[in-house]
Amino acid sequence: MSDPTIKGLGAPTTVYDGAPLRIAIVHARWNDVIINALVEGTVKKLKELGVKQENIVLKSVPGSYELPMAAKMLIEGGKTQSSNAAPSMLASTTNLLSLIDTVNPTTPSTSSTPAPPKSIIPTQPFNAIIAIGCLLKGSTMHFEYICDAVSHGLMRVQLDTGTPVIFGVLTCLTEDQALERAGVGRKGDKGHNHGEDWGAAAVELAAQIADWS
Ligand code: DLZ
Repeated sequence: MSDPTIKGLGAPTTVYDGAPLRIAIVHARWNDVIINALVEGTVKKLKELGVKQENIVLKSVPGSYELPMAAKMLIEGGKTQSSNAAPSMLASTTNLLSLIDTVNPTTPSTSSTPAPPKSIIPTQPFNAIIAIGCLLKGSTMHFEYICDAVSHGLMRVQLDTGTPVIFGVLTCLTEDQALERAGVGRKGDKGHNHGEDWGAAAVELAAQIADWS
């Protein structure tokens, strides 16, 4: 039977319009079956809520530990580009952003040297970032340190930058727990895809913050 504690987000009291929003999803590549399902669920919900395909930007990093840095770079890169910052600033931003590659490189390279990433500098600010990862507990303390660093790191990025950063990181004790929370569970029903909740949270938060400020 699936875990009864997996409930998902309650129904919203207001319907938020995602049409004017620009949202970046940055995801880790560890535990890729789970990650792919979560990213799919997130994108599906963003589109359902009106976010345009061209305003959904997908980036990847190796592991969850890299998510806070990537989220910060995306936010700063977007703001820097839109405000026509000085070239020196652009250069340093470009260097840091080159750490982040695209999730779906268009054509796989046939040569042994991988193609350089395409231009990855955002051209406009993002209204929200969704950081997606999946941490599975092993037999050492590694899990605890990374969970702690990533959750605090992502919170810090959103408070420091004023751009909402959605915490889309599963921190599970077993792979089955994570599969269930990605809607691809192996036992009983498939569970609930938390990516959908993260997409909805991003639109709600980004739309509300535009009203508050
Ligand atoms: C090293 C590591 C381990 C053991 N487990 C995970 C995991 O379950 N999920 C995840 O997203 N990343 C894991 N990593 C990789 C770290 O997040 C990070 O990429 C490396 O330590 C390099 O900084």
